[in-house]
Amino acid sequence: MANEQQQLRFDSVSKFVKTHLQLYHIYRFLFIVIGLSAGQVVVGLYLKKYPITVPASHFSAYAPIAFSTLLPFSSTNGSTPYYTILSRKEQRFIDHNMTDEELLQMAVKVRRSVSKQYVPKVAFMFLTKGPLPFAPLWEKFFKDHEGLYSVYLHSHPSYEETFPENSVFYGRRIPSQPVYWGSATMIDAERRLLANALLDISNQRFVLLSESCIPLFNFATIYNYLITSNLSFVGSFDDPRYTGRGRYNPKMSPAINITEWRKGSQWFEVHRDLALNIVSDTKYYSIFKNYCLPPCYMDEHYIPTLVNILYTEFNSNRSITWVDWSRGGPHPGIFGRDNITVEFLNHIRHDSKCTYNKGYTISLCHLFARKFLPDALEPLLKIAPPLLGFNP
Ligand SMILES: *[C@@H]1O[C@H](CO)[C@@H](O)[C@H](O)[C@H]1NC(C)=O
Ligand SMILES: *[C@@H]1O[C@H](CO)[C@@H](O)[C@H](O)[C@H]1NC(C)=O
Ligand SMILES: *[C@@H]1O[C@H](CO)[C@@H](O)[C@H](O)[C@H]1NC(C)=O
Ligand SMILES: *[C@@H]1O[C@H](CO)[C@@H](O)[C@H](O)[C@H]1NC(C)=O
Ligand SMILES: *[C@@H]1O[C@H](CO)[C@@H](O)[C@H](O)[C@H]1NC(C)=O
Ligand SMILES: CC(=O)N[C@H]1CO[C@H](CO)[C@@H](O)[C@@H]1O
Repeated sequence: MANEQQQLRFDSVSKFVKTHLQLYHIYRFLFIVIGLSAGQVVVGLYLKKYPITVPASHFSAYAPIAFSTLLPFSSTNGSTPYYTILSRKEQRFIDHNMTDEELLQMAVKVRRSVSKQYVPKVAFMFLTKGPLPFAPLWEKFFKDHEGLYSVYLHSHPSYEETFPENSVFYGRRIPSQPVYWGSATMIDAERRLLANALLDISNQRFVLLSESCIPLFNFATIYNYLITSNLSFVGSFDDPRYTGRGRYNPKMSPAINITEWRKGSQWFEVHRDLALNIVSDTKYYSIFKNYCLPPCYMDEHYIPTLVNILYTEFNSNRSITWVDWSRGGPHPGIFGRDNITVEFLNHIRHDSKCTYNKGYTISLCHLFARKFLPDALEPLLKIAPPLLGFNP
């Protein structure tokens, strides 16, 4: 059992490294995996800080899954012109005037060119009303990782953004439409974000975030966690209560059976295939638009149900965005200035249990958290960079 796990882990680490060596051998790589415990697998190349510790009982003396160690290349040198070319090209994906329909059609047509190789990127899609209070924290989070992420911003069309030219958010706003809470316009905005991000073939993972979200780990850890996962993270569960199955409308049958009906958090992370399925779906979208009306909220049911029907075996069924429902009631806990402590952050970073890929039980279950008030920014800027290990 232990051997099998070690073997699996080693296979996936070496496969990952091999793939990336092939893909990126032109970049200088250094990988070394260090750990906190003895017996770590040393991959022998480049070292980044802070391996993730997994309860010893699960992995004995062997290495924890070192999510923070596998970046395809270190971009801290920043000397390569590659990124400049890339970002100019990327901008084309945003400066368009396509209608939603044209955009969705265009997004599903993007094909990988066999002759070209891509560094996989994570698309960070921010769905906001107006301001992004944690922008300074996100700037620190993204710093020195150009080429491994793309940022997309969807905010109310009447909101005037002001980001400085050197900001990761500068010019990253996509053509947006008003969003009304609990209506299909929310899903439309999510699909608009996905479609824009799909235009860039190197985006392989797609994370939806709000203005109240913060990262719980550094970029390397989050990148590797997502890229190495073979499952998407869409919260999807069968809630027998009135607030779950009670929102199912029998008119959705036979396309959607009540046994297939699911509920889940809107804040998803999906793989490219799944993102394509979401933007190209017309069948389920129109059923939901017609029959999922308040008190049925499309953003709580449409994607969880769609994924359950079309992509069951590719979903972990859990969200990677932490939220506090521990107090009961219809609204989650909200955290402001006074709530931000190292203990609190470490609690939400590590005190969970979940499975990762198949058979791995780990304590790193949430990569992001909500809901934070703007006044939490100041303490977070002090505490988070050293705690999370942002690049200096
Ligand atoms: C987009 O804008 C260009 C010029 O800016 C115009 O020629 C073109 O017709 C527009 N397309 C749409 C779909 O509006
Ligand atoms: C839903 O599926 C169950 C079994 O999976 C089946 O017995 C039932 O008839 C289905 N309901 C409808 C309305 O199709
Ligand atoms: C997710 O839920 C579906 C349906 O409820 C189930 O078949 C699948 O095994 C679950 N996936 C995981 C990883 O637990
Ligand atoms: C945040 O801190 C305040 C003040 O200490 C406290 O009253 C509140 O319950 C805390 N909120 C949460 C969600 O823990
Ligand atoms: C994901 O990886 C695990 C472990 O390698 C494997 O057992 C499982 O079948 C994979 N799942 C998918 C959907 O590829
Ligand atoms: C081109 C360039 O700046 N290369 C530097 C990358 O970083 C290493 C070590 O930090 C330097 O030695 C190189 O000169």
